[in-house]
Amino acid sequence: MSKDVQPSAKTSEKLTGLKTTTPKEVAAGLPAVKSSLKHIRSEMPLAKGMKVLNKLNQHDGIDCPGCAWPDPDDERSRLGEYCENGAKAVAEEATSKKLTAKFFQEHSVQQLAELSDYELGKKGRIAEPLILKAGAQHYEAISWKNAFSKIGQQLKSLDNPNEAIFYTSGRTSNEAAFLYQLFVRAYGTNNLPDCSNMCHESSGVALGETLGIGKGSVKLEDFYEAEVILILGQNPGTNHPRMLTALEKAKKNGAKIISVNPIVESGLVSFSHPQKVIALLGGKTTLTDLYLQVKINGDMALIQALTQLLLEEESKNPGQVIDQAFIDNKTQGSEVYIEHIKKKDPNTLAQEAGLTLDQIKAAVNILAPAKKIIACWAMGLTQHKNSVNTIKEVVNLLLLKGSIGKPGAGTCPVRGHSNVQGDRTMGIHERPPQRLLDALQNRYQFDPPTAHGYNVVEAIEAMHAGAAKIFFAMGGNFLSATPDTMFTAEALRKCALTVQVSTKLNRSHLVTGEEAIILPCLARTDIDMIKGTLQFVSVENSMGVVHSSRGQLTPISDQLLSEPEIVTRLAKATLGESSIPWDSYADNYDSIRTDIEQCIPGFDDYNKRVREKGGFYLPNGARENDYKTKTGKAHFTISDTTPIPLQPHEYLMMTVRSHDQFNTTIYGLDDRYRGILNERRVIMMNKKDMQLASLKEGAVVDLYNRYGGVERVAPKFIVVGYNIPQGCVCTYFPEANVLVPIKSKADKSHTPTSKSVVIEIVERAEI
Ligand SMILES: Nc1nc2c(c(=O)[nH]1)N[C@H]1C(S)=C(S)[C@@H](COP(=O)(O)OP(=O)(O)OC[C@H]3O[C@@H](n4cnc5c(=O)[nH]c(N)nc54)[C@H](O)[C@@H]3O)O[C@H]1N2
Ligand SMILES: Nc1nc2c(c(=O)[nH]1)N[C@H]1C(S)=C(S)[C@@H](COP(=O)(O)OP(=O)(O)OC[C@H]3O[C@@H](n4cnc5c(=O)[nH]c(N)nc54)[C@H](O)[C@@H]3O)O[C@H]1N2
Ligand code: SF4
Ligand SMILES: [Mo]
Repeated sequence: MSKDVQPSAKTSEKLTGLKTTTPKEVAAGLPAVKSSLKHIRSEMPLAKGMKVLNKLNQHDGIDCPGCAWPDPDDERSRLGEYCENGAKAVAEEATSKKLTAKFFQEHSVQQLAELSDYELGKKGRIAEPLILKAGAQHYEAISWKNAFSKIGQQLKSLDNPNEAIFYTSGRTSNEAAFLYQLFVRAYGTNNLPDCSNMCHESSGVALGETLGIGKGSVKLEDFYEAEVILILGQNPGTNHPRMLTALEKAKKNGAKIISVNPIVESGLVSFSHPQKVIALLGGKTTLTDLYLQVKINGDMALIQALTQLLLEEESKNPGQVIDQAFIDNKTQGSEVYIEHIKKKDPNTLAQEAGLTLDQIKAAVNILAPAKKIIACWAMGLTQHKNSVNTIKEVVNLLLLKGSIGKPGAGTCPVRGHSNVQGDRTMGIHERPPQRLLDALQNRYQFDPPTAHGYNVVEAIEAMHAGAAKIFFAMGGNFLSATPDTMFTAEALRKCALTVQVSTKLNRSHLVTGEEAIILPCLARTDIDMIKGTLQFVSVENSMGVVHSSRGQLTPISDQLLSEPEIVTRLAKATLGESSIPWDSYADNYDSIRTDIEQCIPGFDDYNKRVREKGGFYLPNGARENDYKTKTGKAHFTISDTTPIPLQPHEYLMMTVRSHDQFNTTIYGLDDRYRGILNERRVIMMNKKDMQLASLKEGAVVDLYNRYGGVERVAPKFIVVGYNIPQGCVCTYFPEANVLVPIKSKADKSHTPTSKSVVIEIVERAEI
């Protein structure tokens, strides 16, 4: 790109015409069915849409490219095992619109950057490899051969392999992920940042340290046996819609649900099953029994108050509330922990949580008699400075209640991207375990690098400092998903080359290094035929089940390559002669799986078991009540709350997903459940705060963050009065990412603090 004209890195600042309705009280139902059809019809002929939807999440079908929620182990509904947002994900990916070099001839990068993310996504699937040459304004076609040879040359020309960065987004299959990390390590670096660094890294660290496994412990069936389900910082109605089906069944079996969230999310309140609505059997099921509207980041205070009051109950009714036998046999550190918690003042904790003591006692009444508790959480817990400790506090509560390592109980960090968990299992990790490196060494006879690589934030800082010069992304939208958009844009622009393996156009294709290449790949829904043989890939869901995914649609262009083939060809262009059998991997994915089996524990008989109905479960110590920590026990840990100080004119902002998006992919402009329609540049605010700040409904404001003495501004947001605790505000991701400071990260996990951004709000003189 020419240095004098720089396309905008920010999301579009055009306002689109806000309409509001009252937030919905019931999720899904008929509106969900209508919305699914609308999205499918806008992208493809209905027959094509139905063909793919009928195969979504079926045993011999496609793993939904949406979230990582698991499928039932046994029978799958013939009426469809998908939700509204699964249908939207398919519509977006399997669109009949395509983008060839001609489109890019007609539209400069500068012009494309003027479009909103929504408009960019609607342009269609990228249909051939493209290059943006140094100084050019337009992408143009490049052959695959030349693209690989150029990238390979550039990688070879670096002084040190650590000057290259290889990002992964979580949609990549196990097979592609395994090959990718193998290539990157054979090339000589562990610079493998991934979307997990911004997502559930805090869960991985907290669970690894306390329970010896960085993944959740529950299976889907555990939901049907649980007595209490705690849902913290998660909006399943939008982000994991089929979880509502599981919650509905749990409720029918007598479970109580406690939801902890600063805002009242419709999907947590009640649910109307779309299939039952179609069959005219539909009523609604009330899901949450107790809704605790905590302040943003008030969760640790809440849980400490809960455990303290539970201990008090135990002293009144010895042997009734906590599980002493489990604590004695399976844990360590309980005495110090109990002593620590007993010293806390429940009133102070309640105040820090933003709740009354009575509300907390109501939760204690539900939890005290329960012996089987599941704790679910997502980004509302993971994206704060103290996230690792907050999640450890959740573990403390479960340990106290003996609610782990048995049916109906345990940890459930609900994963985001459909294969983010599998990618990690395959070795996409900037801090690889020695066991993996040894296994690679054994199998392939090369010495993998041992020095830790960059995580997402470190990768941005390294590019910014000029220490990294090539950025390669296996999927995702790095620019828009990461914090501090303007800083990240500067970082990417300093690179010599940026390469994106992508399906759809996004802003990361427009804010580039001196040269940029787009490698268009097959997506989940596409048939993957190699030399006349049909291939399939495999993925791991949020509950550790590995299963196959088989594309069903004829690819939109014969110029698309599968991700495994892209990696093998890149590897050959970069590494030349190598002890790794790249050709046989590219020809038949069974050969990749054979080697995964040799290098990664839990994949015995991979090729056989992945072909069995429903796939197979990976081993999980915490599930089996066997803790693979250094001591062989589950660990209680000690933490203290650290309230974030706010000046009178400051607010704590969380950035969330609307109902019409998948991360940076914007499906539409409506957040139907929250009643915010046709506009994404909104800031939800408590009405009393609005009065105090003299801000009227509909006022247009600029948002500022000044962390570390740097002024960050997000202009033109519309104020919407909303049921949210005072001092807290809410905006959408990625519009507000310009405000998330690059240096504000979670302790230990380094996750950007996207859910606790301190901001000021200033009304605009003119709109
Ligand atoms: N349709 C759709 N599905 C998706 C995605 C998508 O964008 N669209 N994204 C996928 C990905 S990658 C992920 S990681 C998941 C994300 O799934 P979620 O974590 O559900 O996503 P968020 O919208 O970030 O919502 C976080 C929730 O936490 C609440 N929250 C924010 N701060 C706090 C806090 O301090 N305490 C508590 N208790 N709650 C808080 C918010 O109000 C919100 O309800 O979804 C996955 N599934
Ligand atoms: N402020 C704020 N920022 C956040 C978050 C937040 O809550 N708040 N959430 C964070 C979280 S949880 C996550 S996971 C990250 C997400 O970060 P990313 O994973 O980087 O972002 P996505 O928007 O999911 O990436 C979408 C792009 O992936 C490409 N793509 C889609 N399918 C495929 C495929 O099959 N193969 C390939 N190669 N490419 C494909 C398309 O080109 C599409 O444009 O964002 C993080 N950023
Ligand atoms: S819950 Fe998630 S995985 Fe299941 S159909 Fe919906 S988006 Fe797809
Ligand atoms: Mo995520």
